[in-house]
Amino acid sequence: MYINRKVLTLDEFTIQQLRNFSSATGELSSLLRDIGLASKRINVEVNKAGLVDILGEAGHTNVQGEDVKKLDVFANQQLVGVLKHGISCAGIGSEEIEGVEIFNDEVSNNSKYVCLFDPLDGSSNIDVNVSIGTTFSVYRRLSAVGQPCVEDDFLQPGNKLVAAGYVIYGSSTMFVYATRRGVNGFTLDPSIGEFCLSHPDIQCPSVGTIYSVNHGNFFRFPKGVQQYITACQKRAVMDGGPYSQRYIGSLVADVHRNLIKGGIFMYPSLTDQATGKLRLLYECNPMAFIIERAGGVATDGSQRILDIVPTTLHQRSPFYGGSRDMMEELSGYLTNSDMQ
Ligand code: P6P
Repeated sequence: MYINRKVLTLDEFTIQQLRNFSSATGELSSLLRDIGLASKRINVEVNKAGLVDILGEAGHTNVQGEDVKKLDVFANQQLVGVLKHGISCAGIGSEEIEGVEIFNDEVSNNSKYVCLFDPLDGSSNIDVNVSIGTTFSVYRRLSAVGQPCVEDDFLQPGNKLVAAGYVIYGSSTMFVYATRRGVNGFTLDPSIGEFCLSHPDIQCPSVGTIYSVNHGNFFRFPKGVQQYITACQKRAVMDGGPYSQRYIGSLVADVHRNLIKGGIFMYPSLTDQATGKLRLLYECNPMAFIIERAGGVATDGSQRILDIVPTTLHQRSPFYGGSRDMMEELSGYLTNSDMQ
């Protein structure tokens, strides 16, 4: 019987990475596999959300003051559960939990990583069958291994990330993660229940024709952003663009499309919300880490997202990220608008 060995599963890939780096202990591979397991369980419920009474609000609001839907709660429970009972994570931070959760058991205290995640980003799209996602960041803890981790282990800038990724629950379910060695994408094969390597060494095209932004906020954007958007629109007429405006309203889906096809995603500061909407530690940082490892650029309008030193767990940041050439053009507008 011929066995197809061409397809690498996520587990095989992470173990192969382990073989290639003798100094690796396997903890990071184990942590990534844990997240992969949780996302497969989340995927099952996301795919049948319309069929069972899992829709609808869970009847309370999360730390963000947003209505919590039952899938958010379920997704959070899956991720906390696998990481708490794994061997690679000392504690977690989650969009669904006000403070960090320090696992404080002997095995977890001897783990060298901490993890932050948004268990189900874009959850307002659940009821209308739009792609949603899980985002995650992995840091090496700063506190001594052997002791419980502490909050400062989580408040590290993105340039200290060891790994980061997302799962997109869309027309297919994909697990995309980056380490300093690059970005790789794995598509779930339901017939074997495994994520299989489908997008090796993802590179973000240096230029694209897609700009992603919520146009409804146009008059609340910084002037430079308004000028850049207008330039994109004019390009469709004058320079034989055309640029397309694509906005799903689900961070993972918008960033994933632009990562593969080229483009720029913007969630700017707003006149009445100076820090924008997206959360730095578990939304902006993982997306910025992936975009940069794929050859793109990600800033808050003035500095690299990954250089921002966090002070609080759920702090927000303006976010601009995507194709290098498009980001360079945007930066000119943002700089120029400061001088006007
Ligand atoms: P707006 C979803 O609620 C989310 O957090 C991101 O997934 C998405 O990019 C953004 O908010 C959309 O926000 O204000 O455009 O609806």
